[in-house]
Amino acid sequence: MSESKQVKLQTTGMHCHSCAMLVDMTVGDLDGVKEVKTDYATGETVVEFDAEAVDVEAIVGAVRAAGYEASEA
Ligand SMILES: [Cu+2]
Repeated sequence: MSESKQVKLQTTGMHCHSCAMLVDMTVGDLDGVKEVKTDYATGETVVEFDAEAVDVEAIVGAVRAAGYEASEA
């Protein structure tokens, strides 16, 4: 059984919609991430993930690896 969790991050450093897409693609590549949606206008990244496969730290790390900053909202 996998436990699905949701986290809302505040992502900063995005300049346009392509940035939001890049965040979504990078986070979406993580094992255990089921759904990710970044709203460029609000800077919110909502991630649905399998808590047994990935954690918030890894998700934040992926956002940072893409060149942006994120913290739990
Ligand atoms: Cu951009």
